[in-house]
Amino acid sequence: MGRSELEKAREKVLALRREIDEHNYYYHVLDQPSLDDREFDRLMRELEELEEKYPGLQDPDSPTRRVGSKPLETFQTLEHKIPMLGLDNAFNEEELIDFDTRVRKLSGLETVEYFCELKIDGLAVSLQYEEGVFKRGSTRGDGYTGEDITGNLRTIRQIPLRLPEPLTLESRGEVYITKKAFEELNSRREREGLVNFANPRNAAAGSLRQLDPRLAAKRPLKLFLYGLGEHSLELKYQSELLDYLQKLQLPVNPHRSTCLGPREVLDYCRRWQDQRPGLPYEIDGVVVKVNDLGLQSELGFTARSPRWAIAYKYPPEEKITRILDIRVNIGRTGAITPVALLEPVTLSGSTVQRASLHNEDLIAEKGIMIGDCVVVRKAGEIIPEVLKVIEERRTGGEREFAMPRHCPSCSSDTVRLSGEAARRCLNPSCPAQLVEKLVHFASRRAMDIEGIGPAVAEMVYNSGLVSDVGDLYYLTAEQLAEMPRMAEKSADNLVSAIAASKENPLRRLLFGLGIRFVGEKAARLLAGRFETMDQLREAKEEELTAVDEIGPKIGEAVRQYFATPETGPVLDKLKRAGVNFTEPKVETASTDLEGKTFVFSGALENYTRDEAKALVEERGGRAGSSISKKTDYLVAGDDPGSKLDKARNLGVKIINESEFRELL
Ligand code: 0OW
Repeated sequence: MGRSELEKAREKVLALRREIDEHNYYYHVLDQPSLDDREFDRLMRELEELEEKYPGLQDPDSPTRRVGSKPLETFQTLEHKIPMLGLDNAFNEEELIDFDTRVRKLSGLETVEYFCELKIDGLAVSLQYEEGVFKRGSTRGDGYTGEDITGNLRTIRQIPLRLPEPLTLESRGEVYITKKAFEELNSRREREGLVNFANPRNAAAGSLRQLDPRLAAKRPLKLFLYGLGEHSLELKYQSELLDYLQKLQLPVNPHRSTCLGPREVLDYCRRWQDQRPGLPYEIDGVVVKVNDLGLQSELGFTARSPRWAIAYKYPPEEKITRILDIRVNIGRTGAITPVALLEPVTLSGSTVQRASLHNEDLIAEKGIMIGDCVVVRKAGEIIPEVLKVIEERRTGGEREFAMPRHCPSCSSDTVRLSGEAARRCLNPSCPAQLVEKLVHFASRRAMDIEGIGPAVAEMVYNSGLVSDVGDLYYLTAEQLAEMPRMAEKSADNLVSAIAASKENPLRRLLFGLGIRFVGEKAARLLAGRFETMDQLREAKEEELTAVDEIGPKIGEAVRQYFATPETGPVLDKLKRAGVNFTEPKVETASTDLEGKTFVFSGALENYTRDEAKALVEERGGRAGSSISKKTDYLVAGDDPGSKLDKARNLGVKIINESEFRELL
């Protein structure tokens, strides 16, 4: 072929890339589509065909290469050259004034000019560009090392794969999912029998941590950039920095403002506290920064956060709604929980129509009646909470609620065991409990069988094919495919997910069986000590309670479980199906933490609290729950809180997550 043909193709390819990037910017960053989708797809197809036809013209940074096709085994870690620290919090106006006082004292200024940005409630990330090309990106991690999530970040259309100028810089921001996209994502997961995400932040984090970029690409991730890591730019103000990022066609939040002194800052915070329900994404406060970049570097950082910034946090949103009815939920342990069905109300980004009332004592304490107007709020994550009744709104039509004397599911008598707030159904073959037992058995922290949520558990139970967890392993794809709302594909997936769960270690099976008082930790300890189900089954109560941190309550519950007549047949079914009944021996890790006491505080990026404690205990260390002179290490995670100061006063060594990992 003539050179000119190849040359023509090259020019066409470069022109197409530029045009597609431009439309991408208008569509995804400016929200002003400059082309209709069909036309955009046509351009993409034309570029793909040309790259197909002339492989020499292919380029990893072409817009056709946004979604990688190879799932990762695991995430690599990336060191942050400049630590990505967190933010100190101000929970009320007084603490904000204190922040301003500290800054004025340190800077010697009479009045400080601040720069206010909405605090996006998402996940912090860092993007690295080299000569204008997006090279890699990572999560914040513990501030020092994060996870390399380049493949997933590339799928976010708002991130340009190439800057309009060949700059080398690192930019930081917050990845989020809008409230609307969060609702849609959750209702889709509901339909697929998957567990809902608690809130948009968790949904964003869960999506960014997908090992397969094709899955991340399906998630409606967005981001706002707000800072720079390494750079060689001459900028004087935070306000200029954001304008600059915007000029680079990077997505920057449009709501931002300089504020002179704490009064103006507070006005800004109050204004957005009222207006935040109207925002398409969740914010949990306002980030207040010293505007002058020179003063920022003068003020510097503490071990955990900059002295020149603070997060003014909003109290959890409260709303008024009405209790339409009170129903009861029967848990897998037979506990009967009253649940308020509410007139739907939007609370910080998601619709709330149910709230647990926990038990009859709490209902009596708050004087809650069916039909009452109540104040609800979302404490922390998802759990909507009924705070109080608004008595003056009573119409006289309200009705008393009485806990059922008979289980709504199997009509056995309900009882309140001495010293328990919960009322229970004690019938071990109560249908409602069996369904809940299936859900728990399949849950992520137990046997981790994807696809068995409440809906599917109910369906397989009602089919009559499954009356206990052992039966799950005898289900065939044909049987599942005949059940309502179960498509062929997901029937196969479910059968293979169930089969795959046979490999789980004994600790997960034990936790999944839902023995009273045997949570993840007790299950791990018992499996570690007895190594097989049969040895555990034979163990005497005193052998059980001889295990460190296994008390008489758990010992008795375990003995009772194996003595119950229903248990034997279930375990035999599981064993016959080939479910693993053994706990792999923990390679006796070095005992170099022998006698060392650790206390954890704040959220760790790479371990749950239980996992971190297990890692310490496996090395002969001890994990305490409160700080004392005997404590050797405080592991400070994100937002460690008051334990940090206590550790400082007691001279306890404070380490962060990556130092903790080194120790291990
Ligand atoms: N979530 C945000 C946000 C923001 C950084 C700069 C130095 C320390 C904080 O919208 N607008 N600005 C900053 O500034 N941080 C933010 O979020 C932080 C990052 C790490 C923890 C929070 O998510």
